[in-house]
Amino acid sequence: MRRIRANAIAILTVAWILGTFYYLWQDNKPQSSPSSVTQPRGRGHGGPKGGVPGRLEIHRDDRTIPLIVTQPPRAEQQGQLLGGFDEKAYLSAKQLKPGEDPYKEHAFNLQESDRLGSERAIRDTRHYRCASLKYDSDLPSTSIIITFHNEARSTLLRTIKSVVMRSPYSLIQEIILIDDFSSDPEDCQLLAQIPKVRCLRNARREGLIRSRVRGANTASASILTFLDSHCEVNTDWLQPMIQRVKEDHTRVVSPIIDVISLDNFAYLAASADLRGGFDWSLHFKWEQIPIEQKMARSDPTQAIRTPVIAGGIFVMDRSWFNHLGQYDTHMDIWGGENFELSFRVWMCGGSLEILPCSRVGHVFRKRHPYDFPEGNALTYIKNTRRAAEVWMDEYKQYYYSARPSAQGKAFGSIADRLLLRRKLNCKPFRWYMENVYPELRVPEQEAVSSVLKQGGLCLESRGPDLILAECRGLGTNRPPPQRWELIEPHIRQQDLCLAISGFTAGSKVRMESCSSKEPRQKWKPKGTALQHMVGGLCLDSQAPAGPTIITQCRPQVASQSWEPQIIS
Ligand code: UD2
Ligand code: MN
Repeated sequence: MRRIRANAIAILTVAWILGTFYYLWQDNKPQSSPSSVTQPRGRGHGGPKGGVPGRLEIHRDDRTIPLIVTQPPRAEQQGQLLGGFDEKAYLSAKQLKPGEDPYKEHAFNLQESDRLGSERAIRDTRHYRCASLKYDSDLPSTSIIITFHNEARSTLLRTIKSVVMRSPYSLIQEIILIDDFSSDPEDCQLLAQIPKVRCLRNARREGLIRSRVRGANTASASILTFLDSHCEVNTDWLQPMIQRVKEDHTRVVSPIIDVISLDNFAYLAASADLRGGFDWSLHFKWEQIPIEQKMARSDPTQAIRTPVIAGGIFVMDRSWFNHLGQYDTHMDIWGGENFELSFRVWMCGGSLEILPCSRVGHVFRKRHPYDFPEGNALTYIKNTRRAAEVWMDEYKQYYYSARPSAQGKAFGSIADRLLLRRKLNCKPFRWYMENVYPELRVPEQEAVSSVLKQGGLCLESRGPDLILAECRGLGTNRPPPQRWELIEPHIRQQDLCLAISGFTAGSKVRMESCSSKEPRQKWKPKGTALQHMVGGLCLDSQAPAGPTIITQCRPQVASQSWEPQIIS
């Protein structure tokens, strides 16, 4: 009996192996690896996961991480895509000279980039569920805008070829190159021989911000796609982004930005759990998605809300880009424009997201390989100061504390951007802090000890109650019940905080244990009044008699006027 079973298993195994070979042979695909490697069937033959032409799929035992590698196109396909462009001549005209430092010109290993040539297969780094997503068949086309200053020919060409090869051809309206006054005009001009590629050259160095605006102004498609000049786009990178923008034109979307090693040009998958963040010095950083959001994500293909975008790679509706005021064109060369755009998008009615099913590789560098006519630091300060002054309201104080060197530095006039903000009726930065980026902690303020004077009297706590009493002592001799620490949003005495008992006018105010999450304890100064943050009512002593309450704010009413007097 056991023997019969063993035989049956052996026969089934042989049949399975033969079946597999037959399947592979039918697919007419050379095999090199011991694991099963399958070529997806040709155009139009695929089932739901039938595969896409030009893609090599390596199925491993571990099916949760499929190794799908994008395949270079066949020669005849390339001919069509590149038109009369002579790629060999373009690349060979500029080669690294023997003995030259391969990092010097571009801050990445030029030798490796040149060696790779103009195209290569890269791993499809998306979650496997992305491959089965469907997109509308009538997606609008896009103008792809790439600005560059002295980019290496091999990286620039690879960026363009990856776009042409890995995007549905009909979705590319045009590829607009803005040559930001590079030393050699031919770097750009020659590329215009590639069908759909246009080349615009700046007559002087403008920086990436004005260059992108120039590109956007000549774009003819209804959707704009911005790319850096040293990228490689991955499989199906474009459709998810255009789909999201088509569904809601106020969305500004970016891909997960994979890493192309600046040393060996290996294409490395970036984590799918990151979003864009920053610190108060306006330094961009990648950060983990907050844990509650991560827990709530049941679908790994879902968009990730992000407080800011890295800046270089995003898709945006052209009319929305124009409506929101494009970019602040008084920003120079590099830096800060991503904050300005991100704050503006959120605060003026749009949203920012990262789409995990769209992947684009980018060569991240450690230094700028180009010069800043006014110096790197001053330019960054000018740009970020403009962003802070226009968009950050009272929170800009934290920017200045984190970047004291910014104080007093020139940043030009911001009148037109303030006007824009008013015209667009944008929300305050406080709204952004509360709704978009509550994880950004406001720095602990130094406690200011103060008495709160009204007329000749002082606010005093008596147990949980508050009264107006005769002021006692002087300076540091003030009695503790009359000493208040004003640490926005709290008004506290040791671990007790001033709190309202209800949100309606007339509610009593009393002392209770401080809690950072308790909305009843949040106050802010409003002139000489102390306003409750939630209901907007003001602290009122009802002088001379009754208990302290909150009522409708009335400027200049004596019972609402609290003069802080700092205790040294
Ligand atoms: C990141 C962004 C970049 C930009 C920048 C902040 C990504 C992948 N990159 O820096 O797009 O938002 O943050 O400003 O998110 N360039 C010019 N003219 C110049 C300087 C640069 O055209 O004067 C080009 C440059 O060739 C490149 C692009 O602008 O194509 C971005 O410059 P980068 O690659 O040096 O910036 P990166 O990636 O460090
Ligand atoms: Mn870049």
